[in-house]
Formats: sequence, C-alpha cells, structure tokens
Amino acid sequence: RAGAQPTYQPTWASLDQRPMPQWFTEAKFGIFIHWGVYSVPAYRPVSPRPYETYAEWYGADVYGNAALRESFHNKNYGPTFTYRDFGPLFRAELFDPARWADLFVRAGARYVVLTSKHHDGYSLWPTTAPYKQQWNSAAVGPKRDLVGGLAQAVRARGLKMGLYYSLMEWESTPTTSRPGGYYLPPADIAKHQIPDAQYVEQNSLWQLKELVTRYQPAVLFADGEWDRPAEYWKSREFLAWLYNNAPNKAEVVVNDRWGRGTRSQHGGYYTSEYASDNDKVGAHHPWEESRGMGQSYGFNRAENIDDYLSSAQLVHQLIDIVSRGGNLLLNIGPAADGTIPVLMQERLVDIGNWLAINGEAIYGTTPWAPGLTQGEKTRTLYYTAKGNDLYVLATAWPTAPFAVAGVRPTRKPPHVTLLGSPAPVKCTTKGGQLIIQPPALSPAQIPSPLAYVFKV
Ligand code: FUL
Repeated sequence: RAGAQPTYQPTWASLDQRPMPQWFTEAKFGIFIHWGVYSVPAYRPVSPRPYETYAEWYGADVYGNAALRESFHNKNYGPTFTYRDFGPLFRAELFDPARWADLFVRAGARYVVLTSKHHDGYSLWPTTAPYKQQWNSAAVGPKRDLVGGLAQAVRARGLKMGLYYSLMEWESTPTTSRPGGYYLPPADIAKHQIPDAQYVEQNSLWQLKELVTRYQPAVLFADGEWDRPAEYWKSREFLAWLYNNAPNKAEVVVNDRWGRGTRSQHGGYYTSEYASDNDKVGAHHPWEESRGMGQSYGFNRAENIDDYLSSAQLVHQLIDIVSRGGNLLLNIGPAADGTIPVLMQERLVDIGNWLAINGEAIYGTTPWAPGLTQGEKTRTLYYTAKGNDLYVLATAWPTAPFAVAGVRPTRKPPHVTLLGSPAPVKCTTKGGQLIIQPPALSPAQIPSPLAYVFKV
C-alpha cells in the first residue's frame, strides 16, 4: 500500500512488540565461537572470579594492564610489540569451515554464532567500512573472508548462521570503568581512535548494515553496548530498519544488548552470561545463557583440564536451562590456526551423542510449570513438555522409585518409557502423584551416560 506505515517504529514500545521467530525458541542449543586476533596470544591468568579469565580481553587486560603487560606480554613478545602486531600472526591456515560445520551438526547444535568483530575492532570479513581497511581478515592475517566461509558451510549443513558484533571498540570508545577514561594506554588511543562524530555512521552502524545485507545472519548478538546509551548507537533506528527491511526479516533474531540499561529490558531475547543458575531470567521471555567450556570465551592456553566442565556437567547445564525455557549458546575458542582444540571437540561430540538419543526431550519443548522450582541447587530431576508428553530428565540414575507431582495423565495408567531403552518402565499413580519405577538395568544396559530421560 502506498504511504502505509512501516510495521515497526524506532521506539522500544514498538520494537519490543515483535514476536520472537519460532525457530529460535525451538532450537535450544547453539554454538558460540570467539575467534580473532586474541586467539594468537590466547592467554589470561586463570582466576576463580567470573569475567576475570576472558582471554578475548587480552588487548585491554593483559597488553593494556601495566602489571600483566610487564610480566607476560613484554616478557614474551617484547615491549615494542603492540596488540595490532598479533594481526599478521592470526593465519587460520588450517581453517576448514566444512569440518567445523560437520562437528556442529554432530554436536546436535541448531545454530552457530561467530564473533564477526570483538572489542579489538578487527573484522573477520572484508568490510567496506572506511576506518577498517587495514584491520580486517582480508587485509591482515588469514587474507580470507572468515564470516562468509563459515556462513556458507554452516547453512549447507542445515544450521542457522548468526553473528556476534561488538558496538564498542577499545581503541575508540571512552569508558567510565577505567582510570584513564579508556580501555587502552593513551598512545594506542591516539593512534587509532575513530572520531566520535563519525564512529557510529562510518563504523558500527555501517558494519551492522553491511553484515545484514551481505550475510543475512539469522542471529545478531550485539555486545559492548554498556558504555553508551542506545541513542548514541542509533540502535532503535537500526532495529526498526532490520525488522522492516532485512532480506531475512522473517527469521532474524536479536538479543538485548543495544545500549546502557537495555539488558533484560529491551530488544529480542535476554542474555545471561556465566550465570546459568540465575533465576532472574525466567520462563516469561525468551532467553539464552552463554558460557565457555572453561572460564573463557576466547581460547585460553593458561587453562588446563580441571578448568573445563565435564561432558556430564555441560549436559546438565543444558537440561537445567531448557527446563527453565532458555537456550544454551555454548562457546568454543578455536586456535589461531583454525583448529578446534580436541578437548572441545570431544565435549561437543559427547553432547551430540546424548542428544541423538534424548533430543526429543530438548528441542521444541517448553518448561513444565509444576516442575519449575526456584533456586534449588541439589536437584537431579528436571522437566520439559511437548504436546501431550512430559519428559522427566534425571541428571543421576535413579536407583529407587521416584514421585512426580502435578501430572494429570491423559490415559490410565500413563505410559512411561526410558528414551533409548527397550526396557519396560513400571509406574503407578498414588494420591495425585505419579510414581516411576526405574527398570533394573546393568550399567551396560543404561541407554546413554550423562543423563536419563523418562517420557510420560
Ligand atoms: C561480554 C564480552 O565482553 C565478552 O568478551 C564475551 O564476548 C561475552 C559474550 O560478552 O560482554
């Protein structure tokens, strides 16, 4: 219709009305990839405190921190070696996007989110943004379009391809969180800072639009928003454009990191980070927890086997999150050469083997209201639902009969099976409770390690 109003206006009142594309809430499990120039030093001292072990923050927190710079950076690379000098060493010489995509399929993931540009400003695609002509993966390092290569391979295997994008850049964006007002020493700011008046139009907004028109990401995971309000980033204008005009506007999903104070308030799905036990993001709004297998997103060579979660712990996190209506975006940190550390591959394959048997209790499910308990840390039973089916997910093998309260069976007696096993499962109803009696199985007969699903 000529003169018709576009569907979405650049206001939160309008943008927040947009329904979440269904594929996202059904997908439940995605792979996050932090990969870039920081994968070369791949180092951050391991700390028990969350957020202090992020190796992708090398530029600001090792190179940019006087004590760590002295004891690690200067010692190993020399005092004149700058963060940007790592660029040519990021070579991706063994990067095989088809192999990555095969692994993600094997892991049972339904979508992938790659860091198209992190806080260091380095773009993993041949951007046309004027200030990035000497700081992107086609000009420096791999001499390849990493975003395009992976997007193609991931889609060829039937998964959705998403992109992370940091609005803020250490070399340009002021911050109130650091003494000097910036994340980096003054010399680095002086050398590379994009003038404030041009930063958004000529850089961040430019790149966001370029990513959408060129690669049509199914997810846009914005980040680095916190130092500036949404007005500064022109986020609402961008989102209205995206929702009204993106070539893939029916499928595109965004998160909630679009300006100071927007998290868990505005935008698309809410994000939690290393906080899977955070009950604040509840079942009332789509949400996604992200974390690494250890304490870092970017590959951290300082981490050892004990710093990684086991495959069982990862599957249990997935179960807990999905039982509360969320998605898990599990991160891997590939090495600078483009290989995925074998321990990370093993974790993904283990999760995929579990999902191959038990995936129907995960994908496309919703939380089961009677099973939603708050802040209980030692539980071993979780619940999801789909159609007339209830799934009871046990993170430990139940050796004794156990009760499920709140079930209203559509047939009597309800039919219960153990996913992946032909063994019959006995059950009775007693005082409004369903009592499930786990079959007596030898360890070899238990269908899959890591966790067990009873389907009611
Ligand atoms: C954070 C970033 O600062 C981390 O480096 C990481 O990318 C995480 C997903 O978001 O806010």
